[in-house]
Amino acid sequence: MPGVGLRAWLLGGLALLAAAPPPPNVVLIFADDLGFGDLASYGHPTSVTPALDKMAAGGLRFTSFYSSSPVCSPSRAGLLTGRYQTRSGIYPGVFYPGSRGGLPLSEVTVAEVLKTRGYATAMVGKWHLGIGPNGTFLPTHQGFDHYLGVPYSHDQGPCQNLTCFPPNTPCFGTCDQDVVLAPLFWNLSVVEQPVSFPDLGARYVTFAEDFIASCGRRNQPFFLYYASHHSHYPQFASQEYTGQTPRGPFGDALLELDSSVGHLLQALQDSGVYDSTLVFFTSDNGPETMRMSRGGSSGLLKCGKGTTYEGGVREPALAYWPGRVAPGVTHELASTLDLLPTLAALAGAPLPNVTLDGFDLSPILFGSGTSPRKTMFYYPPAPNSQLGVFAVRYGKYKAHFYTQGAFHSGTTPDHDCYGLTPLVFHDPPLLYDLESDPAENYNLLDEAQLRPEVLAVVKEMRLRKATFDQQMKFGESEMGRGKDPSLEPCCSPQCTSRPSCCRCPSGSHPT
Ligand code: CSN
Ligand code: MG
Repeated sequence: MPGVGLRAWLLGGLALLAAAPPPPNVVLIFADDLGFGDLASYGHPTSVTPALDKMAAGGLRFTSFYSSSPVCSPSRAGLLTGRYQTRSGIYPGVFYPGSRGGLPLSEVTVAEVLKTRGYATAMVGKWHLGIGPNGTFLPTHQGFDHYLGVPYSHDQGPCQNLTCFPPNTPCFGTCDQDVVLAPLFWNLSVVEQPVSFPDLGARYVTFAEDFIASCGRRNQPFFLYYASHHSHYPQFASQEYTGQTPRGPFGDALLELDSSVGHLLQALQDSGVYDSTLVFFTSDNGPETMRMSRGGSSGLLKCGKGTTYEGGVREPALAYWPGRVAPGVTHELASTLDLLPTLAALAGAPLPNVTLDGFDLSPILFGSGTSPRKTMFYYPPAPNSQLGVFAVRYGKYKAHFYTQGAFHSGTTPDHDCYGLTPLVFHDPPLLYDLESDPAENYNLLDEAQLRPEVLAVVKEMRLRKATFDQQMKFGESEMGRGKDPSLEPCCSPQCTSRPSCCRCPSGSHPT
């Protein structure tokens, strides 16, 4: 009977609707220059991180999670696009306040992907993917409905009297001179310059809380990208956190970041969306060991920021979604490159029609299988198509075809990390078993008796590098477009004695 058929069809449709989970909210928290060894949950003895400990205990903690670059801007490009920074042209190095370039508007960000499914989107904090003339490259042109933040590193401008507590305490160390003081943007406008860093954490948190609450009230799915300035050099913390940890200024900065995480979790509770929100925490690149106790720690990993050793790109990563992501630890391979495809899958959003370098991590998150990612490729801060990737991880093995030190990774006892350690081509590559030797101490090809299976691994690694390098299309370098001091953000655009006249006291603009 046709009536019965229609009824069954309708009921079946309703059951399907009931079974398809609603798109989750996503809070993506990105730390700055935080190393693999910096969190208490990753073994640091004196870090105080209660909120992140709670996420680690109640969520999934990754031990082989990689960013796409050992420095900031390229790493952020990889995170937001799911593509290696070489494709989008975000190399070499990082953007500056007066950079002409930025993340090309043709790139599709994860915010733009989620917007196709009706998400509200907001970004707070360090953007570092360009500003450009009239703010062309700012987050509100890249899929974010709202933005509050300082769009680059806080050492990329005079930081004296600016970032430290008590007020007027000079920063420890030096920052860039002869550029504008750090601006606070609200969408496309500078609303305070210089921004008061000790007040910034609380402002960011309030902005994020308001965003979460308003989405909760509207019952609209949301994506919040919270990119902290902590724990980048120079370290800063507000009065409440200064002197509160046994780890000194770095520990205090990290504690303030942790407290923001706690506030975000609380805001999710207050809005009744705790069980429908995936919170993901990770960092952009390894620690600046050159800052010694005022930089981060890569724990047992070799070197840090700027290098393609493990300490440069392996990051702490936590996925927290009570009731959906089972608590535990995973050693499966995963990357910031995988977040766009993963979040697109969770939201039921179509993938952009471009070459992606990421994979849907749902099998790891929901315990239904192993990682779809089998390989990780490591690019240096200044990649080029002649050399291609410096290193390849395949399963538990890693091969270094090129190594080079980095100034950001100075001051450890390991000379391989130092800035003056030159580029070296390795043929055969250096080969490590990261499962038994995560610190990259024992080159398997140094052994007197080479085992045939090791030689097979080398062959496989060469093939993977060659295949990957061959298909990689380098986008034109955005950094190559250079700088123009007149593009440095200025709250008083008509003023005549730049950069010093770019000063507007707090409260002179509404936020
Ligand atoms: S980064 O740090 O932006 O977090 O990568 O503040 O590579 O020349 C890196 N750099 C200033 C920085 C300069 C930074 C560089
Ligand atoms: Mg960074």
